[in-house]
Amino acid sequence: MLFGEGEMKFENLDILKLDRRTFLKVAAAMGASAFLGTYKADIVNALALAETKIVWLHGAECTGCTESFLNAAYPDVVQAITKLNVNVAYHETLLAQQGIFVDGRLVNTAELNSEILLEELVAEGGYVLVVEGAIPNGPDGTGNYCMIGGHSFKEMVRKAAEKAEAIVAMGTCSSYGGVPAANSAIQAITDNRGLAFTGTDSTKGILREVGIDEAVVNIPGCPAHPDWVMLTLASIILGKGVPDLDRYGRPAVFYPDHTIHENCPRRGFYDIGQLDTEFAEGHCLWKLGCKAPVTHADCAIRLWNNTLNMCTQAGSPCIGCVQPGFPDSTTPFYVEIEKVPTLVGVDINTIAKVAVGAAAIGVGAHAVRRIAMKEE
Ligand code: FSX
Ligand code: SF4
Repeated sequence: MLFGEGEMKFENLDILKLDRRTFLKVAAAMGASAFLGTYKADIVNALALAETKIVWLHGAECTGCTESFLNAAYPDVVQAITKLNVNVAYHETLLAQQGIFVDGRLVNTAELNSEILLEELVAEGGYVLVVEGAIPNGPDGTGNYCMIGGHSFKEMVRKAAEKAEAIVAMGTCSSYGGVPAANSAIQAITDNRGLAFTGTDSTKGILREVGIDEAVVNIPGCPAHPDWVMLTLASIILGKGVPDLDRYGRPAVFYPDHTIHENCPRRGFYDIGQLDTEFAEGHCLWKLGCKAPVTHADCAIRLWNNTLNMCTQAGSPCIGCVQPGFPDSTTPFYVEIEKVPTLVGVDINTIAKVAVGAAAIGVGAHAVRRIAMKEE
């Protein structure tokens, strides 16, 4: 038995290779605290690090990624902070410090004033920088469409990135621009960017704009799964380094070559062509606009909300939120893939009919769809 008592080889375990269930088994068999404690020893012995500081900045976004992060389990945030010796030194949603005024009085210490705290942390350097939210470049390259405490977010990101040991983009917004960078008249002016990419374009990231050439780990998702960021941060903190990234800068272990569709709990209905045309009928959501067949993430294996559920299982078509082109490339959300021109550019039903005659739905169409689908 793989996880029988006394048979596990904890020393050689690569936690990034574990799927959620295995991770839970490992944590349960060893006890979450002992499990994380093992790795804490790694940090202390291998890296001689007293603590790892995290500086977490928020730009143009909804803070859903932080909400997701706070819902992490095994490790949860408290375990991560205590057992991995993480110091979330700056996080605008969580920190106690306020701005330059507290109760109407001017304050000028790092204990009270978040602006001074951030300045001090950046001056010290040596932290992992997590950025949540897109970075406005507009108007005209000034970045002034997102101002925090009198500074543009673009400038804050530049300064913080310069002194960071590692940079993680948390969520689709900071990875690729996401919802704030969706095609619109407003985006034409705000010019919202991701850190290293904007959409699929790696020449349009804000870091390049400000002359920084640091590698960025992208953890897209709107919001990102808490495990994805927790395990990535753990890997960096534990000295296991940055995980292997795909061509869009995503850890391949969480955003694999195969799509969510491959492991969807409704997949059996797809294979026999039982495709719902109304919500809550209980079968495949393809015709209701499911984008999981072109979306690369481990949602259907890892599951969400502490392994409770995931979008298609709950009856919601996947909207492709981890994809670099999201949301432009996967909208309209509730229109089937072959009718979304930005995604495929062809009507697969037409091709399927030509290719397989009357069997336009089912295995024949499935084969054609597999050929016609492409990423983005
Ligand atoms: Fe974006 Fe995350 Fe979507 Fe929101 O911050 S990825 S809008 S869930 O919160 O950045
Ligand atoms: Fe595939 Fe979506 Fe249907 Fe699931 S619901 S089988 S992911 S098309």
